[in-house]
Amino acid sequence: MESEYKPEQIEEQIQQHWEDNKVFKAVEDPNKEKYYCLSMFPYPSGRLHMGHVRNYTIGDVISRYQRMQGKNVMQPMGWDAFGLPAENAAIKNNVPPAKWTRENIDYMRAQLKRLGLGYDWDRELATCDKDYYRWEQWLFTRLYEKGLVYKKTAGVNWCPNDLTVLANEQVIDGKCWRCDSDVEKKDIPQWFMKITDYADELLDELDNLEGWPDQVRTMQRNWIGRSQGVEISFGLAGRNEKLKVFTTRPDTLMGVSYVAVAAEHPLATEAAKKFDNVAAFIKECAKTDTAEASLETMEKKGIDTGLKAIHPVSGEHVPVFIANFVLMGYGEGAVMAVPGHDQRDWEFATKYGLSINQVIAPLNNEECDLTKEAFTEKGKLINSGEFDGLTSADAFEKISNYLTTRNNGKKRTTYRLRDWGVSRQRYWGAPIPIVNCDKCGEVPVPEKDLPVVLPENVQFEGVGSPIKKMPEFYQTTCPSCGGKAERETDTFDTFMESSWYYARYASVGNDKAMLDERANYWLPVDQYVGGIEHAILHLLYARFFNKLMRDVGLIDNDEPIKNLLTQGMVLKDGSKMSKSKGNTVDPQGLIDQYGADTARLFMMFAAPPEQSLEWSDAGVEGASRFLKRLWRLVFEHVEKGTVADLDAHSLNDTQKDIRRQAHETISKVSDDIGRRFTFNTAIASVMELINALLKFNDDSEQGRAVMQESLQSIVLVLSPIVPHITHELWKTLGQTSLLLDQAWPKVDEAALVKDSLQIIVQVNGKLRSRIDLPASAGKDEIEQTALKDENVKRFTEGNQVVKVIVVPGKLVNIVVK
Ligand code: ANZ
Ligand code: ZN
Repeated sequence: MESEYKPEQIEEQIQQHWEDNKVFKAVEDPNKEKYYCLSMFPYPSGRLHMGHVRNYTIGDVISRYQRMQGKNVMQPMGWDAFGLPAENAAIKNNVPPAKWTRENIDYMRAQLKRLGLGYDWDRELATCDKDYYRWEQWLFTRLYEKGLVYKKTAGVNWCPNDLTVLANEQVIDGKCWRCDSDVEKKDIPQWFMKITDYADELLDELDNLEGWPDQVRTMQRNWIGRSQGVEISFGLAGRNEKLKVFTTRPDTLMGVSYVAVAAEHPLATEAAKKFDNVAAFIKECAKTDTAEASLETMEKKGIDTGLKAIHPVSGEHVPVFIANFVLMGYGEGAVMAVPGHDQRDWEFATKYGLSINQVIAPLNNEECDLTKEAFTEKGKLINSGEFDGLTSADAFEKISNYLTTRNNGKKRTTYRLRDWGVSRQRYWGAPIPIVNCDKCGEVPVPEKDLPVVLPENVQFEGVGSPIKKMPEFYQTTCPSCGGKAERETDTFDTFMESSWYYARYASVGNDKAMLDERANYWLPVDQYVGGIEHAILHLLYARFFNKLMRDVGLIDNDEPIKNLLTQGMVLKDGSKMSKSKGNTVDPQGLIDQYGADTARLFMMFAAPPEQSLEWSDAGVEGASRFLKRLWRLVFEHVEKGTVADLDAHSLNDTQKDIRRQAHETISKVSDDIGRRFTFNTAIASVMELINALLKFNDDSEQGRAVMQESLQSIVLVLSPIVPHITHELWKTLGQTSLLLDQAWPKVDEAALVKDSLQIIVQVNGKLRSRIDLPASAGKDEIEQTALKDENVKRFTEGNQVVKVIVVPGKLVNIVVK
């Protein structure tokens, strides 16, 4: 053994050994408890960043720990390989996206291996491989048959810079999530997946996901946004038809002072034909986006249509406005406005001088000043005629029943969740497997003709998708009538591929089916590790796909992920490490200089996984020093020659103390790693033990036996975190079996027991002495020893002992008078 720790001499050699022997290959075994540990797969952008290193180290530590618990562990890795950056790189560097992507994958795979991550590489997948996306295409055509996907011309969010449609989730404060351009609206035919059919299940099952952070569950609940409401019909003065609105607050009905419709509402279109200023206003609305998130903050604008709506209870006439904060895609595209109790309506009413009426009073009878803002809470009804005095909850029922019996209302559940638009006009994605035929319309590509392969050898001219200009791709024959037809040239949203990869890992290599029985063995994922930024989108779609795959009969389980760990960000000088900020530290440099173990140790020691981690050069240095010290300690120990067997009964007190600390450390580390995921405190307690061992200068036979046992325990418990150095030290300590196959060390309960205990002795409640007694001493023995103690006697002599209270193991109180 070298006297100095030289990671560069050991790490790659061990990694090669793991690879050659396929030590991380996961094989289904019904007799063993399985453990599926998954880290979110990376986008192959070119190089790993620190966030990856942190994410993947956490997953690897958990996997290795579970393996030592005797579980049959699977930890796969792959590539979320479709997406825009490849196209942008292609345009910039004139290389096809496929080539750019595959080169990045090769580079990053090597980086992952260099970190010593224990993946089953036989399960590797890349979503841009036709063997992968063909099953997504297959599922899509199945869902088409089931009516779960459909095409619709819809106003979509359009990014004028990326020339693509964006999902609502990709619009952040009215701007493109990628390039920050202002998002516009545009009408084009799109494919949608009916996620709304699963809204109730997606919502209700959240209650059962106890292994998920509450924060994530709450975000998903809000995203789905189920609300109970009422559809209310208003008459229109001088006309026969009615105007429907949707409200969640029918209790405020008597406070309506106007009705507002969306710019795309038929009544708005009609008014635009009559009045030029209305037409101009609608045009202006079409330019600005109305992503739901911005409704609260946007400037409220509107225009009067000249129409009057008739209140369904009072018969009063109220104006009908067109308002920019009313969305066409939600409810009825029209609202009854109650400025007294809805802030958006209040802002609008204040601007246009419409009346603001109070119809809800706070339950505690406090005054509210409606000249300042709306009172939006629930309460009890006032100024509402026959409904006065009801609570909001009672009024919800009474007023909706009133309207229902008069054919002016209907209770309805609505969701904030929209169907998922999956069409993208970009090139680098999975082709949508549909053929458009003049005669037959849209025809799904039959299973025998799948996959629809994306041509990879393409030339980029400008921004548009090259396959839209390739007749050899899009010209085809109709699968139904055999006539001339054209393929769909849009591709899928890349969130499609990441929605089911966790299942494909478990059926990898199957070229006959999307999934097989192996998926039922491995699923659900026992532990998923990834960034909080995926709390809504990716995780909701993954849950949705799981249910789709279940309902076409591919898998049994209802939910894909049992436990979720969302790791915090990696910061530098207090802000997120990112390319755009220019404050990144390249992990490769860290690995080259210090080795993988130091990188891993630093990541796990600097912060608990869910909190953000501040990059620190000093922290890296500290991690490196710690490993050197451990190496040195083992080196010096083995230099002294062979070690005798431990005889726990013959130890002296110092030896027993050290051994107790070692077993207490095992116990703490087991809990910290296995249950709490506080890897940092686990490492801290090992550091304390090492410090104690450095001071333990005992070269006696049993002294060295205690040292040997303690060092072996340290090597075992640190092995999930720093697998290379521990592999080497394990051999150095004379072990011939592979460290990876060792069981997690067991705590020797006997070692934790203290032989002698110190007992406090009080006289009349005052501390008078401390006595040392064997831990096994009984009540009588404790009492007699206490009474005979010299310090105690000074306070008892000459007095009468009335009572002796003994709390075994702790204290004795002698009552005298
Ligand atoms: C009257 C009212 C009074 C409302 C009040 C709220 C408070 P959630 O809870 O998110 O489902 N609304 C309905 N359709 C809309 C549309 N197409 N665009 C914009 N807003 C719309 O929201 C339901 C509430 O949002 C509805 O209840 C309606 O305003 C508004 F004191 O009706 B409410
Ligand atoms: Zn046809």
